[in-house]
Amino acid sequence: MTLTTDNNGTSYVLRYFDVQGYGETIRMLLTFLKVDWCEELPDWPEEKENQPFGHLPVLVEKNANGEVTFVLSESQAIERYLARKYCLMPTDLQQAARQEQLRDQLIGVLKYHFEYCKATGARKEILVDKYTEDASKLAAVHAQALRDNGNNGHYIGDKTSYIDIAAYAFFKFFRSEGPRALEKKLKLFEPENAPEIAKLNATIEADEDLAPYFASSANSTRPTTLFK
Ligand SMILES: N[C@@H](CCC(=O)N[C@@H](CS)C(=O)NCC(=O)O)C(=O)O
Repeated sequence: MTLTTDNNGTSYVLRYFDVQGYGETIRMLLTFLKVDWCEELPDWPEEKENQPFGHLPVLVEKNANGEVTFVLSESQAIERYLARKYCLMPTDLQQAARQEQLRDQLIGVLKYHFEYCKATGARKEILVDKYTEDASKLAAVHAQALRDNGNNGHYIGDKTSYIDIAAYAFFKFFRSEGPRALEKKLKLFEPENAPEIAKLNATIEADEDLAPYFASSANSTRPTTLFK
């Protein structure tokens, strides 16, 4: 699918850190939607108090005159705002809710990883168990969803959707080096255990609307999180 977006001069700034974290799906969406956008890496923590809720990502929308018309924080609100605004989210409430349900499962597992990075001692062990339980369910449920759609590399229909992009970003995160502390033993999302996910990854990487995303070396080398 080749999207053409009439933006009426609208442009966006994605304010975030140079990590995948909560921002990679937003980067992919902004690219896929062919909107005018750029990244801003704020000085931190100096700029913290100037954000709507003290953390990032933040999306800043500007009109054709460059005036700020909208400022939005919370990664999930940002993703869904963009997906709805540019008709990437179904208008059918149940279909949209299903995509959001799948997305929230991904976010839940991602949060275990972030917490694991910061945790110490016994809490780390608890988080390994929590991650293992939910990531195992996620791998099974998402593989089934992909099979239910004919294992064509998409969750819904035969075109790239919001959940396709969010899932690609999630699986990219867990293929990266850092998160392997949790994932490397399980290999839940590796091709040998999840051929449906491998098919999704290959399909998204072949989508011409995402070619600029994959052509950028920044996107292929970006660290996963702020935590070491
Ligand atoms: N619920 C928020 C969480 C955002 C969040 O935790 N952001 C972190 C970076 S990934 C942050 O801003 N950390 C710096 C800080 O809080 O000072 C979202 O989904 O956007």
